[in-house]
Amino acid sequence: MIGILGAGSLGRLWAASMPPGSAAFIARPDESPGSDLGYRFRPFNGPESIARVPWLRAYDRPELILVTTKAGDTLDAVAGLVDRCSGDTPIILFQNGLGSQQAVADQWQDRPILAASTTEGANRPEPDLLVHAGTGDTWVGPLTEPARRSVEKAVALLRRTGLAIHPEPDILQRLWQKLIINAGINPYTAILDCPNGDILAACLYQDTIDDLCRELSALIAAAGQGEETPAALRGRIERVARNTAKNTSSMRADILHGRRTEIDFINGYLVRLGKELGIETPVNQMLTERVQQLSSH
Ligand code: KPL
Repeated sequence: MIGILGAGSLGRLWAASMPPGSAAFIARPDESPGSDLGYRFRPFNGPESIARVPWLRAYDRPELILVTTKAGDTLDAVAGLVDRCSGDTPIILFQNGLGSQQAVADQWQDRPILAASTTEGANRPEPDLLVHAGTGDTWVGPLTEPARRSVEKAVALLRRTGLAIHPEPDILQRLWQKLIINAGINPYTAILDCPNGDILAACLYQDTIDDLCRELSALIAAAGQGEETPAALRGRIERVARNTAKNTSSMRADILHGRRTEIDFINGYLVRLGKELGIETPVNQMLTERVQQLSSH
């Protein structure tokens, strides 16, 4: 049995993709849900069905826990969970950006804490409908020392979904690759209130993207994550923006639904890192502040 903390799009995708009866949602300490969580599941291929996912009971002992909460909720969510599972249960963090994963790994260094980076696309156009909009890949790797022994087991359990899961010894590098893409697309879509592809022709994007990529390139090098030229980074950001041209980014969706965004773990994380490493990050700072202003309205 896999326990899933966070019943948003990604949590629902994992729950619905597992064989029936082998996944359960984990309630927060202040929640006491009754019956199973039911929702319509529209897979990437195949007919729509109804997913019915139970809630984990006090005496259930999950073999693996997935944390699919928003980055800003993760530390508290894991704190409310660790006393309810045994110390050797692997916990996989699925958050966007960086910062929340390291905070959890630092706090529970003696537990098997892993992180995942996924390109699976899922959304909820209606509250009770989960759409698997695009198939992708998921990489899973260790964040703490004890997690090194858990990667194989975690990958084997997740493969029961039929989705493409890969072990990744250097998961931090994967998370950085995704962070770059999110930092170069998400805030622009939120500020400009447009789908991903439309940022490319916008003045705000054109006037700042080269400086942003120079900041990203300097940060990647200083963080020991390799050498990437600003031009190569811009090329990667624009390829993803074109490939996902019609998508509403997760950050724009958060703004549109009045939810807190993950800006503090994307461009905000890069600003904090720049301060630590002595690297100026004015474009990341400007994007962070503008998105923060939007979400406080
Ligand atoms: O990961 C994404 C997100 O929206 O968070 C991108 C790649 C920008 C796709 O929309």
